[in-house]
Amino acid sequence: MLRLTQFLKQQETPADLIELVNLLMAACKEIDGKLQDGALAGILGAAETENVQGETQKKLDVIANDILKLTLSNTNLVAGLASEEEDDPVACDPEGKFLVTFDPLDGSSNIDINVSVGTIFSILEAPNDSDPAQQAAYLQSGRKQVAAGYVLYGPSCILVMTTGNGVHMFTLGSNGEFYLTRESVQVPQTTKEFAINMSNQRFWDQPVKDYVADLLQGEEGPLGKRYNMRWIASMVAEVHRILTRGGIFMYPWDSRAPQKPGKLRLMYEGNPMSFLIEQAGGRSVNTQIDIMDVEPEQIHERVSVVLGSKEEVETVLRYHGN
Ligand code: AHM
Ligand code: MG
Repeated sequence: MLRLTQFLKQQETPADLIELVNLLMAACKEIDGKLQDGALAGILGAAETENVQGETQKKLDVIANDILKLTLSNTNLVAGLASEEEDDPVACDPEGKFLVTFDPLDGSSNIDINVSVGTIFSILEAPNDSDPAQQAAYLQSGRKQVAAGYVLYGPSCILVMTTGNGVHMFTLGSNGEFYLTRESVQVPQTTKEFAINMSNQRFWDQPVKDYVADLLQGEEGPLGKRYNMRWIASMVAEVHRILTRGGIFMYPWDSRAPQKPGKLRLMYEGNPMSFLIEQAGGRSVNTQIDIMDVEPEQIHERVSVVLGSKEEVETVLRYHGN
């Protein structure tokens, strides 16, 4: 079986990018270890802090963020980083070539119930003469990503990543090495499985209400097939399911926070997941355009997300008149 580094070399990935991915994986292995220790290490439950979005942080959100921050600050490859759990970007090495944005522990409401969570990352090049302590350096569209991926901490610890040459999956072995376990993953074009938090139904806009109402009618409705539903409340786990067997995942705008486009964040959730989904032949849109074409204006900006099997995502676009 091929090790991560061997595989990336075979793909002619630049040496500095391989080194950065390996550093990220060293941090993720440490996070995986903390998750496995769980209650034994006294690290479950809430921290006494909130992040910039006003969400209560879990202790493990803070621990995972600190692990990634420390790792990425100790290399000359990274000019700066931006994290869901940091109010402002953090400058690292002024000579660094890359910027890294990440959600250190996505789906963290699942930590205390021992259900899958993940780390999501996006790698950009640092623009010449930019200041990595300022958000302007990071405000690049998803099309500019040089690599993106996630690590799913589930029954197995799995890295899923792309450098723009397809999507590949690697499983962490007991010897601490990631091995290639699925190459060139493709999302099936059609699906009969959807994922949305149904408890928000009354807050959605009319096209989403209409589409989901039609899904629920199954073979008796206009979509003509019976659908199954899943909701794990962990985007990493949902995207992993979709990359594995197809499906559609939606976190659309809703009227609970009408001035925001949705719950999920563009720079470290929407863009990296969209890069993976597109590389695997799926689609990822904000109900109007491809998420990777959105020009970001703020580091913590939110985005409406509809991603997965291409034909199903395009059905949702049609409900929105697109
Ligand atoms: P987080 O980054 O604070 O963990 O929030 C993102 C998560 C996603 O993983 C998941 O899809 C969504 O929030 C679930 O939200 P909800 O609890 O509203 O269903
Ligand atoms: Mg999170």
